[in-house]
Amino acid sequence: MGASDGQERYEGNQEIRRQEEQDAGERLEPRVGEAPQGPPRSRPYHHPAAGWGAAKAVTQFLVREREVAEGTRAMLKMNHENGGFDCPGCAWPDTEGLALDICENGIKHVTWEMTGKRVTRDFFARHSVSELFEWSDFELEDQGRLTEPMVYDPGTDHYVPISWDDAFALFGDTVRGLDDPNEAAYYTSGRLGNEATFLYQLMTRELGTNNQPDCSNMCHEASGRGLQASLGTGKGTADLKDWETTDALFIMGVNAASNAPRMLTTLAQACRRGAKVVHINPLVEAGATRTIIPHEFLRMAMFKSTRTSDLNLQPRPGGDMALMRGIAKATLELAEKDPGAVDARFVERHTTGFEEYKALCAATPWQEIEHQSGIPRAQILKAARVYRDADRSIISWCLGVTQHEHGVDTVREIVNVLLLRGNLGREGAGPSPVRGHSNVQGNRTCGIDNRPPQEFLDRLAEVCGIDPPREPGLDVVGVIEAMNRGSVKVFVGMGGNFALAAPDTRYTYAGLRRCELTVHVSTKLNRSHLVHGRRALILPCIGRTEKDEQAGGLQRTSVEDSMAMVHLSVGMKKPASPHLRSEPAIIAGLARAALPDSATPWEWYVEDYDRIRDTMSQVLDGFEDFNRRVRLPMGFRIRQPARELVFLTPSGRAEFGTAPLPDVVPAPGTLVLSTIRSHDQWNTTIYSDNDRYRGVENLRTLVFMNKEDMKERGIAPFDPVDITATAKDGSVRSLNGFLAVAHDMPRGMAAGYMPELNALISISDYSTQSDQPLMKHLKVTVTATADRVVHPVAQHA
Ligand SMILES: Nc1nc2c(c(=O)[nH]1)N[C@H]1C(S)=C(S)[C@@H](COP(=O)(O)OP(=O)(O)OC[C@H]3O[C@@H](n4cnc5c(=O)[nH]c(N)nc54)[C@H](O)[C@@H]3O)O[C@H]1N2
Ligand SMILES: Nc1nc2c(c(=O)[nH]1)N[C@H]1C(S)=C(S)[C@@H](COP(=O)(O)OP(=O)(O)OC[C@H]3O[C@@H](n4cnc5c(=O)[nH]c(N)nc54)[C@H](O)[C@@H]3O)O[C@H]1N2
Ligand SMILES: [Mo]
Repeated sequence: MGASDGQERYEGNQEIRRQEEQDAGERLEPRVGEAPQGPPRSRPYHHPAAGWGAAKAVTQFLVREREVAEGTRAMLKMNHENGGFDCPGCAWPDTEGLALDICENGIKHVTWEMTGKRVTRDFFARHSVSELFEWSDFELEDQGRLTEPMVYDPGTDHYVPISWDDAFALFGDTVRGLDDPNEAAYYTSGRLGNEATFLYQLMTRELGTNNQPDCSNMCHEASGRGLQASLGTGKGTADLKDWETTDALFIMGVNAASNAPRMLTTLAQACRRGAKVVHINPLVEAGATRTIIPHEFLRMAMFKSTRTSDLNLQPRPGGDMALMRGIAKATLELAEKDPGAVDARFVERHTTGFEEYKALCAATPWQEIEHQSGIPRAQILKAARVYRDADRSIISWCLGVTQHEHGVDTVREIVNVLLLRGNLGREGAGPSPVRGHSNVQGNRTCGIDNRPPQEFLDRLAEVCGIDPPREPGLDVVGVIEAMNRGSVKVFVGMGGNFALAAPDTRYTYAGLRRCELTVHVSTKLNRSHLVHGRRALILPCIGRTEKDEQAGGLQRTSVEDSMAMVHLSVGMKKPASPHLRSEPAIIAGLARAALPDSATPWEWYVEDYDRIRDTMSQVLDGFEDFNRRVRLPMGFRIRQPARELVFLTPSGRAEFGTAPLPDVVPAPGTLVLSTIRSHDQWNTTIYSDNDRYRGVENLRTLVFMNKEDMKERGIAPFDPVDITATAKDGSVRSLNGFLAVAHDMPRGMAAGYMPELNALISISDYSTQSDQPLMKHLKVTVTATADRVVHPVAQHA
């Protein structure tokens, strides 16, 4: 069908969506992405990932953000051994000595923060909150950097300027007026540096609550819990050196080309030196074929790409656990004739539960494994062969594994497979989850945890002289429910965009709107500022790229990457406005206002972050001598017992998991919907409506489907469809006017973009294992939108 035809349908259906919202008397965000720059289009992408397509995209982006000179300079400073700032784009580790370890999306991300555009008090005077609510999320962030603290004025429905002191006082008075400290909740988005993180958790615990929802609750909670149960550590044990020396890499449920682009270099280099790379993803993503390595200019100029894959397996959504079970079963079957297939010595010395697991594998029929994984036995045997032939293997994963009902069991099954061949505690081997936000792992390490371990609290009490609450606090799902019940009345967002990132958009909006006070510490204007409590504050902070000057001079903050390396980051740019404060300074201000008699030296800490680090070194495991070690050229790796084959599990050994395979096959007529990111977005920040590697242009309100599933439903490409999700609690949510796009993916699956699809995720749709919302596993039906003539005037007459 013609593209202009598609455009008409698209506009028609935007109208249907508007109409239905009016009828429902409720409003979601009007639109997330930018205004269409042309008709929606989709065509297959046949080029390698990265390379000149990325270079062109970067140039266009720098020009748009008016940051060509600064942007270019920034690229050259990023991710240098302690010389520059840490790229806030993702948590992939830095490469030692590499001069240009950058990627298209990292550059976009940094430039987005360094934009020359500003949101001033005049801007807020011109636009009421109700008016801004009608803007798209793209337009909101596109206004540029926030410049001074603002408070919501209900009389005029505008944000108006407020001094820092008055802002802190408003927070302090409100919090001190609560009946119970647990009536406040403190969200963390994974950007916050380690020092600010430590102060933030200290403040909430000194106030008396563990209500510390964080983005991990939506991201890698399952990885933490699975690894903890199996190995007694919440983190992966492999680091970048291991990636560079391993014989086989299994990459599960990650869209590396878009979300961890620097991984592509490692994958390409692995293929070159003869290591095997197996991708496990229902979609064959761009990074799972070929790439152009960005710093290899000559090859880049000649369009020479490098292979990044030996085998691609396309499981059904949630089929990963069955696939891992299949690899384990095949390995155990091999071992009957080939004793080297299983590392019996390792299993005997370091693990427990092997016999039970072996029996479980034997008792799981191949037929069930094939059915649940969606992968034929022959393919599973191929993967098992790669695994057997590799002396050392790494299994890596991201959200495709974690955001499922059985995420924890799946992570444990991954560890089971690794244990069989002793892929732990030696170079080139181990589990390696890919974290999302650049410091989400550091947030947990430094104390953000709604279920803190008692030993940590003991240490905190002793070193900081506070009496921290002992009972667990609320996580993301719990806080949304509590706000709706009225039992949480103050919501503080330390970064992020909670309103849009959280599940069940309407319900989350309703909860935030019931609050007495909402406070957001942010760099840019976003939806969460517009879905606010009775009173609301926007507190603007400096970003990672900017100079943080305090009484003690220029400050550096530390972050921890996906592979437990902690290093310093120092900004180099003048802050976007002289009125901005650093996150540690803002937290100290909030803390002092809420705890006027606190013995914690808040102001003293902020003068010199070395002082915060000194306290942290006494509280946190593995942070001894923090100030010295963090200044080493590449920082330091946090000591990790499991890497040394010391297991802090109840048995003192690595524990095989023995969970039964769950049934993940969709009921007839239904599909499993997975919500994912496009190439041109950073979580709720949208750069454009394109998804280059999936060949999509000018369209975000789409649903990818297998073409047979489309045919069966009488849906042609770009036909408008209704997506209806049925939740665990039986409630039904739908979105209409999305356009169907055919994609290479298994039958029974649908996929589309977050955050647009978050409205479909019921608050009851979370995993009972991890408490994570089921962002990759919604039960939906997709049907062609019935022809409807929309005449708003006629209908209301
Ligand atoms: N440029 C950019 N970089 C980012 C982000 C961003 O938004 N933009 N976000 C950051 C954050 S916070 C995070 S957590 C990470 C997210 O990084 P990803 O995990 O790559 O994020 P998603 O886009 O959600 O993609 C999930 C992938 O899992 C696949 N998948 C879906 N269901 C299944 C399944 O059942 N099994 C398997 N094996 N695969 C499945 C999807 O096809 C997709 O390739 O990226 C970080 N980096
Ligand atoms: N359906 C669905 N929903 C999802 C997901 C999914 O896969 N599917 N993924 C989930 C995941 S993995 C995550 S991590 C969450 C992300 O959730 P969040 O972390 O809450 O969201 P972000 O979009 O990353 O936040 C963007 C905002 O952060 C602010 N910001 C940027 N830099 C800074 C800074 O340096 N300091 C401060 N204080 N603020 C800053 C800006 O104001 C910007 O508007 O979304 C989750 N939601
Ligand atoms: Mo994330």
